[in-house]
Amino acid sequence: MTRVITYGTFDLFHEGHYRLLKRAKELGDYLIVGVTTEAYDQARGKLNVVDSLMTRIENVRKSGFADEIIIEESVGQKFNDVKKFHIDIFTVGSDWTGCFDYLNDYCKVVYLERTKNISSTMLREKNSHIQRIGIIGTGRIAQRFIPEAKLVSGVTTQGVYNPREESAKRFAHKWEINGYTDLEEFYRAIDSVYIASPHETHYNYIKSALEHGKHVLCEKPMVLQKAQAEELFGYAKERGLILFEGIKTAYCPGFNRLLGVACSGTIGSIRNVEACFTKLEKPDRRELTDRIYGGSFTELGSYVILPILKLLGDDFENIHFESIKGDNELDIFTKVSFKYPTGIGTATCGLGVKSEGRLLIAGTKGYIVADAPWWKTSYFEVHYENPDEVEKYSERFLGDGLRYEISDFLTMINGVGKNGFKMTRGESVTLAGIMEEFMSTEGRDPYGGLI
Ligand code: C2G
Repeated sequence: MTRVITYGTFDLFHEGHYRLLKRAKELGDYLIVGVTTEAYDQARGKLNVVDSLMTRIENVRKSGFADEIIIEESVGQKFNDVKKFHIDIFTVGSDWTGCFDYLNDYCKVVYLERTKNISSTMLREKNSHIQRIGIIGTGRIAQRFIPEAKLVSGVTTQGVYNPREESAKRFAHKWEINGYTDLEEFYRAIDSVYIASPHETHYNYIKSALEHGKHVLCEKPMVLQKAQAEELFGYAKERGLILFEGIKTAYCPGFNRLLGVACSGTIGSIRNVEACFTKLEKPDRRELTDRIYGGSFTELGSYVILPILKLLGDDFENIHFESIKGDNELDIFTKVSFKYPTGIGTATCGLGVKSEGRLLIAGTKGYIVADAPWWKTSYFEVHYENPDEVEKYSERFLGDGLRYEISDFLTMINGVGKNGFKMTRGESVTLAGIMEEFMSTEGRDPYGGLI
């Protein structure tokens, strides 16, 4: 008798789960299914699991393929289960290829092809709708999206669009999703989009996605002109769609905790915010070669402006940019100064100059400091006049952090979240306005030319 084991969360049970269990059962005679507990999912950073453990077990049972159901409670359990249950074959979907090769010493490991198309007609219940997200763009950020989206229950990455067939095919093959070169066909297969294409293409893609009734999560900077941001948010509102700017810091739990502490009065009234983020970039990269849309500020400015807008607001009296230029006139280092009626903000970013990445918030009673990488906030300290008095705060920041914005995007779409405050329309509009002002001081035309 061949004994097979597989594991999963099996939340919002869908055809991908059904097909996996069916093929797992066909691999042998006796199938054991391990269903993850809430605590284990929390520990491995899976967000947004909707169904209770009982419901998930019941759904696996109803599929009719499991001869035995166990619960998976901790890391390392698989290894012990394989021995304990005399397992011949361990199997899991191919989105985990390579991850469980260590079990090969004890049993056969089989990765079954994941189901690419989750169709809305086969969903279990109307209210457990799985968001089928499509990615526009096949660059480095798009690559990071898929493993992160896998850890948000209730979304599936259905496909990728790139007008260049070769790029679409390569990306789709690597991540086992569908590749599209026809935008209409792409929109027909999905419910929402994640836009990770070059900055200058965002506006047109957002507009067309909204026109096709799709919710949009767009990488920062969403657009480089204030009027465009206002227009797009207007469109989204009219159509009842969600439009989110993806600045991952804004959605991460540690950063929100830091904002909460900063605004709670413990450091008094906030008077100064300094944020710095530098990342030495290879000189041949798009970020340092694109004469119109490249440079430090368009690339990293959103991160360093964010805490200033969050803590000091958008009613600054004036804003001033100072940049150091590289050989091709692109800014390799930029410092932005904000003057408020009762405060000062300084945002610094660089791709060709290295500095200490730090977020410092100074108030009338004390200050908060978060060291690099504060943009993925996991630790910060509160200091007072008495140097011995220090409060320390830690928060989990898992993986690449994109899962937090994907999770908030999903809860907003499902109408169960009130997370719009994490990155408001007003803040995105102000950011677009600041980008526009920077481009014009640099003599760059956001419409695509050099003035
Ligand atoms: N699956 C699939 N096709 C999909 C979605 C999921 O084949 N479109 C598979 C997964 O690869 C996994 C199983 O269905 O084998 C359950 O998926 P999830 O509920 O998402 O669980 P997962 O997080 O993959 O847990 O210890 C847990 C396991 O490592 C897998």
